Amino acid sequence: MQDERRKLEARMRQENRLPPGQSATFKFPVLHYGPVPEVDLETWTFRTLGLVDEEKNWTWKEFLELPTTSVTCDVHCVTTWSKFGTNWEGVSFKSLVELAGVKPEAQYVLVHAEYGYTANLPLDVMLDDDVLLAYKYEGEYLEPDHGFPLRTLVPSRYFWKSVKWVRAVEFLDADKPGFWEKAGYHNEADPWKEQRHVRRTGW
Ligand SMILES: Nc1nc2c(c(=O)[nH]1)N[C@H]1C(S)=C(S)[C@@H](COP(=O)(O)O)O[C@H]1N2
Ligand SMILES: [Mo]
Repeated sequence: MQDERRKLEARMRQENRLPPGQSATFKFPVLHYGPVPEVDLETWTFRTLGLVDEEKNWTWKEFLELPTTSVTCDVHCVTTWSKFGTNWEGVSFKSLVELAGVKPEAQYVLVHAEYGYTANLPLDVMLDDDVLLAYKYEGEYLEPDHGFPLRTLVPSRYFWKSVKWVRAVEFLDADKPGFWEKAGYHNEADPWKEQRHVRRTGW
């Protein structure tokens, strides 16, 4: 196992897919703050709000009718594990932005989850082709632990920016820190720049 891991890391390094300070995992670690929500798909809704022409709500059934995209990517957790070649399916964030009627003043996105978890990113990052509102992982609906029924997927950033149990997306003209960002995690979270935490100055 250890050998397999070293081999994979060597290959990923060669392909420029292993960011600094990261190690490969074959498992799919579960990481979050707080409990796993119990979700009733009959009453579940997904909302778009903020700088939009009008607020919209989707039921689960309506959400499933939206056009789908599949993305294969690597994910990098700030706690230093990376998982390579994961496959996801869902609605591209780009198409959601069109459906939501986002106003031109919108420049930032705050993603809201159950129990108040949030994560913030600039809208231009969220408009990358590989950003999804994902509901399937490796061809199956998400496990409760991994965000059932819906999570965001933002492959270019540390995985805390990929919000599990998403309930709403808010469009803003000014940046607003999310859950971990308020706790001192780096606002940008680019794994290639090792933007893990805010560097403390002073002593
Ligand atoms: N709603 C919610 N989403 C969350 C978190 C959380 O605590 N709550 N943790 C984040 C962190 S730190 C990581 S590493 C990933 C882990 O996703 P996984 O459990 O599917 O591996 O979820 C992210 N999304
Ligand atoms: Mo994480």
